[in-house]
Amino acid sequence: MDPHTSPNGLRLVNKPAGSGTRGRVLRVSGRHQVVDVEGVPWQCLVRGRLKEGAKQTNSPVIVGDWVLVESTGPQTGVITQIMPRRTLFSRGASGRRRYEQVIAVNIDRLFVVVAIHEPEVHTGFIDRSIVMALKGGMEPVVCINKCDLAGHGELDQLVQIYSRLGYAVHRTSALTGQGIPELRVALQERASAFVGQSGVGKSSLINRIDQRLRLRTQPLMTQHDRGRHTTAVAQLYQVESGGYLIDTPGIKELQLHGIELQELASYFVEMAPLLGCCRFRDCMHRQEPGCAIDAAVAAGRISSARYASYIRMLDDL
Ligand SMILES: Nc1nc2c(ncn2[C@@H]2O[C@H](COP(=O)(O)OP(=O)(O)OP(=O)(O)O)[C@@H](O)[C@H]2O)c(=O)[nH]1
Ligand SMILES: [Mg+2]
Ligand SMILES: [Zn+2]
Repeated sequence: MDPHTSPNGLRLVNKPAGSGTRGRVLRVSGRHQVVDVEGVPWQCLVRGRLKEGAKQTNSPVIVGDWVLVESTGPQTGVITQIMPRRTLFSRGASGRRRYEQVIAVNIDRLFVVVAIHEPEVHTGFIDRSIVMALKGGMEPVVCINKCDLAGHGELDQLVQIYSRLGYAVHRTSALTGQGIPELRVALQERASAFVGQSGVGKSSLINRIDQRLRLRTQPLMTQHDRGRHTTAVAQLYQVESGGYLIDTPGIKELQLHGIELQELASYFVEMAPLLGCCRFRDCMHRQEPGCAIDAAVAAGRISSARYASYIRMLDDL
């Protein structure tokens, strides 16, 4: 095992001890980082040495990181050390070179935000996000936004899939304010992040949660090219009613990263208790004879939508 990898797979990025004042990374854009140092935003650069280990990922420093900063002037500094990460949310970056794109770190709850319409919900996106949240040590939470657009009874099935699994499911509308008080409570005393496809209303929800924050939002129609998103970089905010919250740019697809074939089923809570009950020890639960998971799907104890998600993820790994 790599000496800088902890047993749960989180990389420990602090090599030799650095020096300076403790701070938390609020935002990373290009080579520049904004770090909260005792309530004051500092403009920082990253010490060259810290970039060495980061070739396999998008950036050595990620929003949410706890760091040590040495002052180089008024409210400016250099990041000398990155503290070990408690949790990490990442995906496989699309494109020719497959690398890990780390989206946010040191968060307790990952809110997977979807819209009931505009854009349509893809449960596969929720399922992938849940897998990566669990892999990275976070509690996944589902947030179904734009409930004002939902027809009568339309939400029930979706809510049921995830609440049956034991996940908290929020029904919200950034337009009417539905579900916002409950979201504020869920954010208190924790660090959370909102992730989801572009246009689902992540930034709009944050504006509702804390009226002081005036994040840019934009209707889907005015986005020229469909790959574009309104929020360009992830940013960490302190919420007035309590808690820390990271807004992230919309992601179109969530490619899994760093998950072994054999490991995947263990991130499906409804499958985990059945592991070891199949006839074959190396069963991949693709309808092999004597598969306990297959039997549970046939009996309706595992949702067929979730099982289909599992198979699709398996095919992509
Ligand atoms: N009807 C309705 N529209 C909403 C709701 N929430 C957001 N919108 C609209 O959806 C559009 C996209 O909202 P944003 O908050 O910019 O979406 P986002 O998820 O932050 O998008 P990216 O930053 O691109 O990832 C805007 O036009 C919002 O006004 C809602 O609850 N109901
Ligand atoms: Mg946004
Ligand atoms: Zn099996």
